[in-house]
Amino acid sequence: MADEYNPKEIESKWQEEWEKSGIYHAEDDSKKEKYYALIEFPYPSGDGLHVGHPRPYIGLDIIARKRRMEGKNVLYPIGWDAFGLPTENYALKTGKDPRVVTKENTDTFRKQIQSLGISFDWARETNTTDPKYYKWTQWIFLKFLENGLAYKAKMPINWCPKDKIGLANEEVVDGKCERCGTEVVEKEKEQWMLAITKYADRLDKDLDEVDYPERVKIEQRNWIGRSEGVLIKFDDIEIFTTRPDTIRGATFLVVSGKEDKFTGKFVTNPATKEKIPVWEAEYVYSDYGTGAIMGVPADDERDRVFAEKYNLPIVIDYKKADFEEFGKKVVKYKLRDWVFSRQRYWGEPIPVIHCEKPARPDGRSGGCGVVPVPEKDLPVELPVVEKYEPGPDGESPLANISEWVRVKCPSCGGDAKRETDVMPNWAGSSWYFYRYCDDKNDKEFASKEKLKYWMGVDWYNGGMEHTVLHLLYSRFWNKFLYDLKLVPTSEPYKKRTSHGIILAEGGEKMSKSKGNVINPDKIVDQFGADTLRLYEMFMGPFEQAIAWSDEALAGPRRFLERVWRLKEKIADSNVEIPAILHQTVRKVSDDIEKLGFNTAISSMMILANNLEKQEKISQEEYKTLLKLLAPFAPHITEEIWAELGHKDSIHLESWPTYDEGKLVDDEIVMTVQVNGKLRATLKIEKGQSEEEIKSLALGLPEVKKWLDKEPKKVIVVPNKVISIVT
Ligand code: ANZ
Ligand code: ZN
Repeated sequence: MADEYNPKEIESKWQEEWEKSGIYHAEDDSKKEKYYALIEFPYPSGDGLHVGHPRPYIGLDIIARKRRMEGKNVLYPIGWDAFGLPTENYALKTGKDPRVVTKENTDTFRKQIQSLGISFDWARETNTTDPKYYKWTQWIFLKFLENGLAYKAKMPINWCPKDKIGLANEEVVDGKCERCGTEVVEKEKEQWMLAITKYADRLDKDLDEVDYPERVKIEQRNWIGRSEGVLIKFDDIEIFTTRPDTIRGATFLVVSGKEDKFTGKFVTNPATKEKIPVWEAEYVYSDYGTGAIMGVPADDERDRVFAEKYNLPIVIDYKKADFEEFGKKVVKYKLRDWVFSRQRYWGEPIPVIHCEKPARPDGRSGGCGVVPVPEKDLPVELPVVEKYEPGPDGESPLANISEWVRVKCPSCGGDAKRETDVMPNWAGSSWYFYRYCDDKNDKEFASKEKLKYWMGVDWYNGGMEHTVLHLLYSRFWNKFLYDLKLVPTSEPYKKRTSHGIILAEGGEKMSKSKGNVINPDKIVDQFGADTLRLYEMFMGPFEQAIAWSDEALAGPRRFLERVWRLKEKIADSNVEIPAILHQTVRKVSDDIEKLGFNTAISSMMILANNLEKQEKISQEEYKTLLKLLAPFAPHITEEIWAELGHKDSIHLESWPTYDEGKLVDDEIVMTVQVNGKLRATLKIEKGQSEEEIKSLALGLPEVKKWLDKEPKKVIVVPNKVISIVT
């Protein structure tokens, strides 16, 4: 067999082998220390995978593989976040069942991801649209309900008057309906809400405990919007301010209103005792603070603009007040409760029943009201429907199926109706990381024992676009479940990082509409998965966005070919391990931890260059290079490893270590200059004294012949140059 590097031959072979031997399967009852690496599970769209998807998967795959080699029991799972709009809209257009569409899409994604040799534990694959999964999403919702954290409220939604459908924010483009272009209006609708604001303080404070990038913490904190201020009463109107010291400059009061107008009312400024007018204005939010402010035009820009517009007095030189006289300290948050219903089909049905029973004869409260679906009846499965059009008043398509809607009240047995709203597609992703710990459990969402072993997630990597909502929502669910003692840690993720997205060649965002999407299948077919993996890690710093380049794939491919050919140089001799090997082990080990995959690869390239220059290389040197490379290029390294006669996988080997004392070569070659000209080289031993080095240099025949008189100066630049001036 011509010994050429042929990824096609080796990659699928090893992928099958690994799946068969189960070397990437996490063990629940291992004595080893656990390590939980997590990526954001993908939404299986109809477009299939593009080259941007695997960047984070490969990044954390390197971490997961290194951890296994470091002796950890690693959980690196994968699943599908498959409820949501694109699939539902596709169903609406084609009439195809979203279940069927989801199955097709996940099959494609799975095949594509598997072709990349990522060490996911496929045995724990989960899917948020699987009734066995969403049974527990519904169960958790009922816990919220039971604890008073799920409630109904009238909330404005985006409403398209033409399509008669409620729209998600992302479906409203420039104030218009994304499908038909009609101006979107606000419509009040009863919605299910989750009381995330009850956790606002802890969601803010506990960010101190976790290892997230600073900008992620800042974004979360801005979203939560904690604000320390005081409440001050101006007669019967209470205002919220963060600047009580400016109270003497308050020349008017503003309460939230639909338009700007003077109410005709005056109140007393408690600091100055002056009567000041009360206005209504749009710029004061009804749902923040107390919905009323004191107007300090001298110090607040919006108040100044308002005062100038309506000719209200502006006092510039006023004495700053000591607020402890006037105010009551409070903390306010910008965070709002979470609108948790969607009038849609492709989501988890909200598991409650509305009882129709009229008021009880004893005159007490009417009927049973909202009755939770009993746990034994979970999951409330999504019924198969003919049509995905919304109901006549913008209700969910589920409202059209009266056989499904009409049920008996679980509490009194009377006529009742099912809730027809479904959950937003943030629901399934708010707890999926627990399910991975115990994905087959049909008694609990995950057993306490397994959660105790696996949680928290040691390293979670995901997109910057999810650092506010998804992270906040899942932290909220975690804290709620933690309070119920159902999960073991107060924070779900110990460490969070983000990858940069991959842009198209021209630096634009890859999108189907621009036609610039690159399919990884093509690259795998042409260059192999190892080249694609290496390229995606080498193309630039992991955390930065970077443009794709077809041309640049050749470099990583050539590097792999060189590694492949290096095996011809193996000699049996027991050559001393050179310092560069120790240096490379240190650099690659450190860089991986810092997400410096690109610099780790370049140091391996330097090592390979170095080895190439030698006539013979030792087994030890070559094996170390292979082990360092294994997390990046798992197939080629496994193939060579087997060829070298190993029975066990390279991915179960121990991660190479380096010797601190051997990072520097024992023998150092210095150059010797006489009057600035290079005249000789000098081999010295590590640790030789400056005096010794000087005298050795002066004694060299090539140097002596340029020294007709005593040298004036001899300067030693350690490990580099000896410079002699006559
Ligand atoms: C007087 C004042 C003087 C204020 C000054 C600011 C600067 P944050 O940090 O966002 O909490 N405010 C209070 N409630 C409001 C509402 N419902 N709608 C709009 N604005 C509101 O900011 C708090 C400040 O925002 C408050 O402090 C109040 O204006 C305003 F030189 O009071 B300040
Ligand atoms: Zn009832």
